[in-house]
Amino acid sequence: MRLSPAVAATSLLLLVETASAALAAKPQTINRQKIVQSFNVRRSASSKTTPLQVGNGNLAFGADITGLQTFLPYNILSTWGWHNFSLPATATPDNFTGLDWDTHGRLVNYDQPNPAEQAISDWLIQNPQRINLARIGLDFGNLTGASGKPVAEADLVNATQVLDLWTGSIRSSFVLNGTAVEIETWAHPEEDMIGIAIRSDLLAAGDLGLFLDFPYPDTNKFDAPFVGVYPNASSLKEAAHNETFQTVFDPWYGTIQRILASKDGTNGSSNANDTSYYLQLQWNNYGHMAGPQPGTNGRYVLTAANSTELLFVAAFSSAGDFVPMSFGGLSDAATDWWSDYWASGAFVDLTASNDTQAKELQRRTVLSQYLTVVNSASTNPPQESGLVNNGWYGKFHLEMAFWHLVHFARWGHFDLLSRSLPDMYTRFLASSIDRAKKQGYQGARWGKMTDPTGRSAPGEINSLLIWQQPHPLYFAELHYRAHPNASTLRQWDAIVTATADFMASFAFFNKTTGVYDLGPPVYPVSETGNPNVTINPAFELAYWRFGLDVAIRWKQRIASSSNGTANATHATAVPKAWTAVRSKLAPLPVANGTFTTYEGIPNMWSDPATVTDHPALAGIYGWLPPSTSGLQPLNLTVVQNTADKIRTTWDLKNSYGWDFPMLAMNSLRLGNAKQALAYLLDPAFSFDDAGYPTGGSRVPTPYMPSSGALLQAVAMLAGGWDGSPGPHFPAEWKAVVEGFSVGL
Ligand SMILES: *[C@@H]1O[C@H](CO)[C@@H](O)[C@H](O)[C@H]1NC(C)=O
Ligand SMILES: *[C@@H]1O[C@H](CO)[C@@H](O)[C@H](O)[C@H]1NC(C)=O
Ligand SMILES: *[C@@H]1O[C@H](CO)[C@@H](O)[C@H](O)[C@H]1NC(C)=O
Ligand SMILES: *[C@@H]1O[C@H](CO)[C@@H](O)[C@H](O)[C@H]1NC(C)=O
Ligand SMILES: *[C@@H]1O[C@H](CO)[C@@H](O)[C@H](O)[C@H]1NC(C)=O
Ligand SMILES: *[C@@H]1O[C@H](CO)[C@@H](O)[C@H](O)[C@H]1NC(C)=O
Ligand SMILES: *[C@@H]1O[C@H](CO)[C@@H](O)[C@H](O)[C@H]1NC(C)=O
Ligand SMILES: *[C@@H]1O[C@H](CO)[C@@H](O)[C@H](O)[C@H]1NC(C)=O
Ligand SMILES: *[C@@H]1O[C@H](CO)[C@@H](O)[C@H](O)[C@H]1NC(C)=O
Ligand SMILES: *[C@@H]1O[C@H](CO)[C@@H](O)[C@H](O)[C@H]1NC(C)=O
Ligand SMILES: *[C@@H]1O[C@H](CO)[C@@H](O)[C@H](O)[C@H]1NC(C)=O
Ligand SMILES: CC(=O)N[C@H]1CO[C@H](CO)[C@@H](O)[C@@H]1O
Repeated sequence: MRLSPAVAATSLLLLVETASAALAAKPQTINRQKIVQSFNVRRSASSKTTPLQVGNGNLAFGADITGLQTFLPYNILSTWGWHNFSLPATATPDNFTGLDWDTHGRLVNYDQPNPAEQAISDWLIQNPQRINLARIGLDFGNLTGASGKPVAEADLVNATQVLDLWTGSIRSSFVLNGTAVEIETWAHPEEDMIGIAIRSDLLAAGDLGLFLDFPYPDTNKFDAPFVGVYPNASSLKEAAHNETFQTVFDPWYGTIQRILASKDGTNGSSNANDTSYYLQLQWNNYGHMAGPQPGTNGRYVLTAANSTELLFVAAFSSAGDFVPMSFGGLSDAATDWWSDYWASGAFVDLTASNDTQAKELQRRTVLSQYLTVVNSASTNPPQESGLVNNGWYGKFHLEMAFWHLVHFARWGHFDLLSRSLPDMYTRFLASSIDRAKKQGYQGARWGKMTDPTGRSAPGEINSLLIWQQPHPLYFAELHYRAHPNASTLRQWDAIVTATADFMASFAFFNKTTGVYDLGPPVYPVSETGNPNVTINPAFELAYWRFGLDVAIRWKQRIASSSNGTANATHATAVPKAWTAVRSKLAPLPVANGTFTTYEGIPNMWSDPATVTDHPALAGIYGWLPPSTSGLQPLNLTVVQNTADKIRTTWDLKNSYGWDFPMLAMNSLRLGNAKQALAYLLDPAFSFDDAGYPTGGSRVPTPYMPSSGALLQAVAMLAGGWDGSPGPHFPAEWKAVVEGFSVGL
């Protein structure tokens, strides 16, 4: 992780504030260490679908049964490691013009693939892609497995492995050729460094070492469970790619710089988009690093034949400016950081209950608390598969940032949230203002499928989804709730203003009905239906109401906190457009006593194509709080009817991910905690032995928004919401909770 000193200082400050506030409020009574370690993950064989991971949110290492990437090439992914393939022969991104669609009587340009610009459209979707930085595994020298074949996982005897959640490390052991091998795997909590310890007599015999290998990027939309390709000797001969390794090796340390350049130079060293990064390596004993081995794509092997212990540290960076620390320093830093993490923030203890459902919810909760730090606490929002494997080329989706990140606030870990927020919105503000302006709107239109430059990939759904727009307002409100001061108001003000300006300007005044409409064209949360006829999607209208309420209140807070002193940077007056749109937004569409996905949708509850995918109608009351502005109050009978209808009619077998926590939050606010728990433990919402949320037929495993959404729903069960403080667990679960503040 490369936090700027200013960001790091802020994070630290927030951490201290949060921790001391929580401690001052209530002394801890839960034995957190005992509970956390009771869910340590134990394996005796590699899983074919998920690794065990160590990591820090910006870099993570996926391990097989050896604690390394020996038999299964799990991945090392980062926030910052990306790669571009060559541009198409005759086009550059400037050639991409998208498509014009009729929008309320005028042509609006959308970033959609243009058939006349197929090559550059595809390039913009597929590039950049997140790169698998390396593979690190055991090299077995001259040892062979059964019947003279290369050593395989089946040759290991008594393999066991434990992921210790309390220290964020993996211990693996097995017997090979009659000799014991023990391996520890660690990640530094704040720098992108991996630490490995190997203890075995096989080291001294020269039969055990470490290999480093470098998979080549590819353009698979989903690259799971393994990212990249390992070219064989013949494909290397075809010079399919241009890759160089610059290495310096000494007996105690080494550096490998990997440079990937396009064959024809269109995206190579002639421009800044070259992929180049460093592995700075250090080991304890006199060792010998050699490579690349002939016929491989840069396979290097480290042996340390003079010892029965090899302590190894690998630092990954794009600048090569690290001084790797010792293995002992790294493992101490991780132990301190993780025990602080578990001891601070909020916690739920369900262990007094014998209910198997309580046990399972506790397991999912603890493992999600671990996995969201490793995979999601990043300077950019994570991709849907975190740092486990690549989905959507490794890009992240700004509408999903909500589910990935919001729980950090509810669980008292603002330090982790502040790695990406509000900085991410500040970085993407200028390009989002451009996007809105090009389309004739005010303010900032946030992108969808995004890479770290803020570019939103072309796509029909990508360009027409709108539920990511109010997210910054929800985050800002939570931030203000945790830190209600002028600094918070200032940090978010430009983002709040540009977000609300766009939302007000996007709403279209319908002279016939006298209300402001959303769409067409628009895709609702469920990404179903014809965008050209979709008007006034119910959830989006509710979210527009919520967001404009927040923005209006924001300006009022600034006005009162600045003693009426005008500040040219931060206007104190509430823009008239916001109040005009807020007070005359179209009503939420209702038919036969229930909400409908959008206004005028035919056969709302009888068309199988409608009652499938994300049931966002459940988000109106649950995920979102009811408005406190007094405007357009919710009809709770309609809310209840809609919840009932979803439960009996929706194709929930086809639902996945955050749908279930969203349904649970709806049930909770309606006063039905039992139904909320039934949703959270629905068989279609499943987590594997290591706590990874399973993907199913729609998306590969893991689908990390499930983890974040689960934690958000558990926070609502534990900490409650305005007017209804928690806990809301069934009394017989004997839940003990600490550290939660009341939610929105
Ligand atoms: C891309 O733009 C350049 C410069 O305007 C032009 O020469 C080239 O023909 C364009 N390529 C395509 C495929 O339109
Ligand atoms: C929506 O309308 C645009 C014209 O404004 C048209 O090009 C596009 O194909 C239509 N899309 C659908 C899904 O009907
Ligand atoms: C494997 O173990 C056998 C029996 O202990 C031994 O003779 C042999 O040398 C070992 N092989 C290697 C390559 O170390
Ligand atoms: C494997 O474990 C069992 C049970 O602890 C033990 O009896 C056996 O000796 C072990 N095998 C080896 C090769 O160490
Ligand atoms: C492995 O085999 C090669 C070739 O037979 C030999 O030169 C080398 O010394 C062996 N290495 C070890 C550690 O036994
Ligand atoms: C490969 O890339 C290097 C720079 O990284 C460049 O000097 C060289 O010309 C490239 N080779 C080819 C064949 O493109
Ligand atoms: C063992 O260490 C010594 C220096 O301490 C070195 O000269 C020797 O080559 C090393 N042996 C191997 C196999 O690395
Ligand atoms: C839970 O189970 C344990 C062991 O089976 C038993 O001793 C205890 O009384 C049970 N507690 C409750 C609350 O049922
Ligand atoms: C106005 O806003 C700027 C930028 O956030 C801030 O630095 C400055 O202190 C503010 N001035 C007053 C008078 O509040
Ligand atoms: C105004 O609203 C009505 C009812 O929703 C809709 O049918 C009509 O298309 C809207 N008018 C415009 C210009 O969008
Ligand atoms: C408001 O005015 C009081 C008294 O002049 C001053 O102490 C305080 O700092 C002011 N607050 C802000 C945010 O400007
Ligand atoms: C092809 C491509 O992505 N080009 C980009 C290379 O990097 C520069 C500066 O970072 C961008 O402006 C180009 O668009």
